[in-house]
Amino acid sequence: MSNTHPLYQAVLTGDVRTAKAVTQEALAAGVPPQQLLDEQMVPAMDEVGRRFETHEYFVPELLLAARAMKGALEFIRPLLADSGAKSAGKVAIGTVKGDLHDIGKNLVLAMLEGGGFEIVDLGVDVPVEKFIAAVKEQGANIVAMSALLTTTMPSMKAAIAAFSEAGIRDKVKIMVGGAPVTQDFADEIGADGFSDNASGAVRLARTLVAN
Ligand code: B1M
Repeated sequence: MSNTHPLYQAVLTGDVRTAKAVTQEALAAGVPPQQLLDEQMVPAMDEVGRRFETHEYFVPELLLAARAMKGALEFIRPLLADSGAKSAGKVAIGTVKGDLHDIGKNLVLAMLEGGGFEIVDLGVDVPVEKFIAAVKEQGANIVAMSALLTTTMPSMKAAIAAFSEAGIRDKVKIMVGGAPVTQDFADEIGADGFSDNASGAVRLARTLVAN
């Protein structure tokens, strides 16, 4: 069944101006931001990925879709982060080395902020040394790693090993996620937790700090 919602179509076709305008209109009309994300924006990105796999889309179309997604997120992110809750812990979050995908990571970040966590945003293509420094120097008690490529998933395993080698594995909880990551993979590499979505990541982070 095709989705004709203008926000879905704007992300799918990489039309950043329409994506921004439709998002602003929908929010002004009282549509919950989470609903725009779950029902229009994320499904549109999934369709973009499907078209890329079937060679209907190429990298330029991925870039345009990502730009439209980010344009809409400019309006959605502050609302997700607006719960006013006090700090539940400090999370150092980043996309692992070799990986430049940051839309999912930024959504998880926004939801964690909304859930009352302090955030150290390490960005994309993050070497393990930066995750370790965030724990040692900035006092992060959770490390959250995102990966979107099967080729960068091994960086998560390497990062967890590096925390052990640095003698601080027991000082931090490590959570992982991203489209190709699974619970089995998380268990295999010795992560403390896995979530396949941004709201689940907040619930997980709360459980991790409580234990
Ligand atoms: Co890329 N890309 N990409 N891409 N891209 C994928 C991931 C791909 C699946 C497309 C496809 O083939 N169907 C494929 C990977 C295949 C694989 O590894 N098996 C792919 C490829 C191949 C590539 C390149 C290699 C293409 C090339 O150059 N030939 C290249 C790699 C660059 C690099 O990273 N070194 C590349 C580049 C890009 C762009 C830069 C053009 C752009 C990214 C722009 C950006 O992020 N700023 C891009 C995009 C947009 C995509 C797709 C279409 C969309 C990703 C996205 O934003 N999804 C993607 C296909 C797809 O996933 N459907 C694809 C929406 C986002 C909300 O979902 O990130 O999954 P996601 O996050 C979710 C959950 O996973 C979870 O919560 C989020 C919200 O629910 N989550 C966590 C994420 N992190 C979490 C962490 C947690 C917990 C939950 O705890 C720590």
